[in-house]
Amino acid sequence: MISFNTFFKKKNLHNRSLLKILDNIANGSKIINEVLLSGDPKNLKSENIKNIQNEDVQKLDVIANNVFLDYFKKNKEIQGVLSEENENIIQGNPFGKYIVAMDPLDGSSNISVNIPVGSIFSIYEKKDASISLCESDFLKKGKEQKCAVYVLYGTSTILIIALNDEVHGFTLNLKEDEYFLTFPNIKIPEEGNIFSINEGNIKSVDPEIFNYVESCKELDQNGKRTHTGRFIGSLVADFHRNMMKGGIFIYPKTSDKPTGQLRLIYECNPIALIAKFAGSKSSDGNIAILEKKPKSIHERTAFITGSNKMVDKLLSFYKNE
Ligand code: FDP
Ligand code: ZN
Repeated sequence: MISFNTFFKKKNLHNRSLLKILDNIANGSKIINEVLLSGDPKNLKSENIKNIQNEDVQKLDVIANNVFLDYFKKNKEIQGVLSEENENIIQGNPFGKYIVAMDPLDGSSNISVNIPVGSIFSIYEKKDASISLCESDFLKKGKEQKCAVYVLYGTSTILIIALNDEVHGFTLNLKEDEYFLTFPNIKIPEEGNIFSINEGNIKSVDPEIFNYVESCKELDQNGKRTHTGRFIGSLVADFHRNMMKGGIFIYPKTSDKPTGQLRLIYECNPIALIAKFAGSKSSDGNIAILEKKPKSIHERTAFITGSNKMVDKLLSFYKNE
């Protein structure tokens, strides 16, 4: 079995600065995994406060944010961090070569009901390490990301990494306390039959989205369904299932959330890079996610990603109007 660390040696990846960040993510995720498995009910509760996005903060949101921030603040390679849980960017080592954006605990509204959650990371090079860090360092197009990672705390804990045009998956072996390569060279199936959207929003979405979802519900000539609907409500888990099995994930603009629900920099961009390196694409309906230049650090966007043919079909609905 190839461990997380030996994998990078085999791949001839000698970028020690980046490897230190990946090591931080792997180690941090092991701690989160332990907390989740500890069975301590107090960790699964709400903090009874709202974050800057006006969402309920769960105890585990705070724990996960602190765990990863502790690692990142001690890492001399990191010049700054942007987190979903912090209004402002966090200064690291002024000479660090990288910056990291993260959603430390994605899907946190699912914690108390035992449904998978995740952690998402987007890593950029800090081009000129001598110029002091500011918000604009994070306002980069997603295509400039050096690396993207998510961890899915599900029936097992897995870490997915997109680097150098490839996507690989590692599973946490609890006995060895180590991640091992279990899903080398992941590619998203070109076609799929899963559609993932919160249908509670369906009456307030673009007609193109509505019509596409209707098309997924069409029956074949034998009267059987052609697609299956699946929506967990944890982006990482919904995306991961669709990446492995073939499907489309859609979180469109809605009347409640006219700019979409998901955050561009630390949710959609890293997932979009993983989708790209796994052979697929992502869009907001008009423009490729990785081409969007964020205007603010907590910006939201509509998000469509998954199997190429499904995404293309949905986008063709926009072109036909
Ligand atoms: P959560 O707020 O629980 O962290 O943006 C976060 C997210 O969950 C995604 O993981 C998920 O896809 C989406 O929100 C779910 O939103 P809805 O409840 O509106 O469906
Ligand atoms: Zn999230």
